[in-house]
Amino acid sequence: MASIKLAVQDVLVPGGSAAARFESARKLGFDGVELRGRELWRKQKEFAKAALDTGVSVSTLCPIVEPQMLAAELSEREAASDEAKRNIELAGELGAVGVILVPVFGPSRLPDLTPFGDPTEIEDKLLLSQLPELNAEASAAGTYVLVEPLNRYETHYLNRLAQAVDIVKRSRLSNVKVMADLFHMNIEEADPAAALRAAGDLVEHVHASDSNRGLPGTGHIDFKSAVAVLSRMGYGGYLAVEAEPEVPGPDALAKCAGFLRECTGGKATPKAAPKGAAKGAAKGAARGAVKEAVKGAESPAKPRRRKRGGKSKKPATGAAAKKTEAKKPAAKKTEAKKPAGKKKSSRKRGGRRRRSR
Ligand code: LER
Ligand code: MN
Repeated sequence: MASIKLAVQDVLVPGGSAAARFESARKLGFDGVELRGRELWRKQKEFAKAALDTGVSVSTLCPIVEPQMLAAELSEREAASDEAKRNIELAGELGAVGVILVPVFGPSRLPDLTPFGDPTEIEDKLLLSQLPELNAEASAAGTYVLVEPLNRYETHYLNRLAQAVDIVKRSRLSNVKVMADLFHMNIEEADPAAALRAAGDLVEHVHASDSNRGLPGTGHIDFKSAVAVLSRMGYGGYLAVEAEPEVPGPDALAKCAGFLRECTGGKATPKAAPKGAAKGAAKGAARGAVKEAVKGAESPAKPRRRKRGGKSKKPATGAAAKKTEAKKPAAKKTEAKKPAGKKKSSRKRGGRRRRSR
């Protein structure tokens, strides 16, 4: 059975700097840190170094983005897409599984054009027209776009896992997947376990937050059962703690880490810090950025390997991704090859994006 790794959002762990937060996560026994915030790329070197020094991987990026992908204004949609691409590029540099994407928060921003299509149909079309550019960026970076459904009070669009799965399947894109947030699922899913099973291999990331949006173990979600379902599915990704309010305090976090370790069948022991910085981060702390950030590091980080049912699985990159796009439905497993080298980003650095539609 694949083993599930534990991550925690950086905003939840004590510390004023990335270095301190990663170190707190290490001491608490987490395998990864999910980065949450605005314009995360500004701290790329800090993140890379913190990961390298502590041996704690960057699991994922959960960016806070003002512009919405499904805004009514083209300029706002383009700004959202630009930000997503920058984050995808950063995720690739940091060796993260992917970048979380919520297409729109709150109510629909679009006018009701019935009978020419209801807002949701138009939103679907808009998203399907935007995803290929993000997919290309993700495939070049060797990472995933992770579509996250939210409960009805946070978005009107994509509330259940099946809806996210449907749009991802329709996109037929190799590097666009779904993620499951157990808090939102507790509100929206009739049967969370069945929803996870139905999503199957498309699930590339999971948020762990309890029924009260607090730390896992403080509410009434059955994490043990959820983990058992994920394990039986062969899920070997992260269970990342997301909770409110932020900064719960080290004792509460330690308790939560212990609780989740119990659920995943592991031990609540902190990882040993890698000796002399560089080695421990080889798993996920990444490529070019790390080399730049830490002069004299022993070796560049290896490409990330993820376990699923014992086999390693990597996001499709370059040619492999193209092949999937052209022929295979996204539901099928992509036989991802090792990147032959990173393609150039389709986003012009610091400038307007190149339109390829
Ligand atoms: C928001 O409720 C949420 O779950 C986040 O992961 C997305 O920003
Ligand atoms: Mn979430």
